[in-house]
Amino acid sequence: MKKKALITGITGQDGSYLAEFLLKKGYSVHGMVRRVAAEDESHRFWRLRHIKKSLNIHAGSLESYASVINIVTKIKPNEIYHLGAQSYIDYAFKDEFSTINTNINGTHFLLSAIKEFSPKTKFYFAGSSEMFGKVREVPQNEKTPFYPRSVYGISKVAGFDLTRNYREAYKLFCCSGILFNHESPRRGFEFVTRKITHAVARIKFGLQKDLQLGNIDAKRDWGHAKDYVEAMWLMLNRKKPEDYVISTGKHYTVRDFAKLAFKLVDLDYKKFVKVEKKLYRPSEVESLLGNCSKAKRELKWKPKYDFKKLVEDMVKADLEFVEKEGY
Ligand code: NDP
Ligand code: GDR
Repeated sequence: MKKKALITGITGQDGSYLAEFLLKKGYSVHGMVRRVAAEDESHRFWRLRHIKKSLNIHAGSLESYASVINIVTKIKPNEIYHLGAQSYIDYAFKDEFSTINTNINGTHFLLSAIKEFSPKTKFYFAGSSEMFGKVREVPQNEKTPFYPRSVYGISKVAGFDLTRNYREAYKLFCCSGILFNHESPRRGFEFVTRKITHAVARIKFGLQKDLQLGNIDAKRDWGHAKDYVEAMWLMLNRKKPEDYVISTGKHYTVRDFAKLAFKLVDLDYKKFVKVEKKLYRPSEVESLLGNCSKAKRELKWKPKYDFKKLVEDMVKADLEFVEKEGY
C-alpha cells in the first residue's frame, strides 16, 4: 500500500517542493488548506498547478481542534509535515496575536490529535533559525540556547518545545527541523531575496526605478528550498526521532545578495538600492550561521546549491517571470 503523507502549508514554498518530492517517492500526498485558499484556486495554488491533479486537498483550519481531528482521523497518515504557519516576520510584529494563535495552537492541535487518534503517525515540525535570534554562540547547532527576537520566533520555540515534550512524554515519533533561511523561485514576494530578484528583473525590463530595502547588513545562512525539503523527509525516515539543524554553513549579507543579483544582469546595485529606515524591524536578528554537521553525519544530507547557484536560479526565474507576466 502507498504511504500517506499529510502536509499543512502545502500551498507555500516548502509545501510545494515537498509535495513534488513525496509524489516522486510514490506517496499518496494530502494537503490541508484553509477554506479561503481552497476557494481561491487561481491565486493560492500557483505553486501547485503542475501537480494539483495528483494531490488530495482537504479544506480545514489550523485554528480549530475539531477541524484538525477530522482530517487526521480521516486520513490516518503515516507522516505529517507541519509547515503551515504565519511565516513572515515583519507581519508578525504587526499582528502578534494571530501569529501566536495560528503557530502555537496549530502545532498543539496536531500533536494532540496524533496522540489521541493516530499514535503511529510520524510528525515533522518546521522549526526555524529565528529561534536562535540574538545568538548565544556562532555557529548555531542543536545545543545552542534559544533567544527569539519576535513573536514569530517565540511561537516557533513553543512549537519546538511542544514537539519535544510529546516525543518524551507520549513516546510519539515527532521531531523538529531547525531550518535556516531557504529560498527559491517560489519564495513569496515579501521576503528579501525574492523582493531583490523580482526588482532586479523589473529594473532590467524598465518597469521599476529603484529598490527600497531595510537593514542590508543583516547576515543570513541562505540555502535552496529544494535541498531543505529532502532533509525533512530524511528526519522522518530514520529509526529514532531527533532534531536537526539544516543550513549551508556559510552566511552573507543582504547587501551581498543584492550585489550579486544586480551583477548577474550587468547592473551596479549601488545605483538602485535605497536604504529606508522605515523598513528596519523593531528588534532585528543581525546574523545567523548554522552548523549542520549532525545532519551531514546522521542523515547523510548535504546541500547541492551554494549561494551563487541559488542567486542565479532566482534571478533567471524572475527574468522569465517578468518577461512572461509583464509585472
Ligand atoms: P510560506 O509562507 O511560503 O507558506 C506558509 C504556508 O502556511 C502557506 O501554505 C499558507 O497558506 C499557510 N498558512 C499561513 N497562515 C495560515 C493560517 N492562519 N492557517 C493555515 N495555514 C496558514 O512558508 P515556507 O514554505 O517558506 O515555510 C514553511 C514552514 O517552514 C513555515 O512554518 C515557516 O515558518 C518555516 N520555516 C521557513 C523557513 C524558510 O526560510 N522558508 C526557515 C525556517 C522555518 P496560504 O496559502 O493559505 O496563505
Ligand atoms: P527572515 O526573512 O526574517 O530571515 O525570515 P526575510 O527575507 O524577511 O528577512 C531577511 C533579512 O533581510 C532584512 N531585510 C529585509 N527583509 C524584508 N523582508 N524586506 C526588506 O525590504 C528587507 N531589507 C532588509 C531583514 O531585516 C532580515 O534581517 C525567513 C522566514 O522564511 C521565516 O519564516 C523563517 O523562519 C526564517 O527565514 C528562517
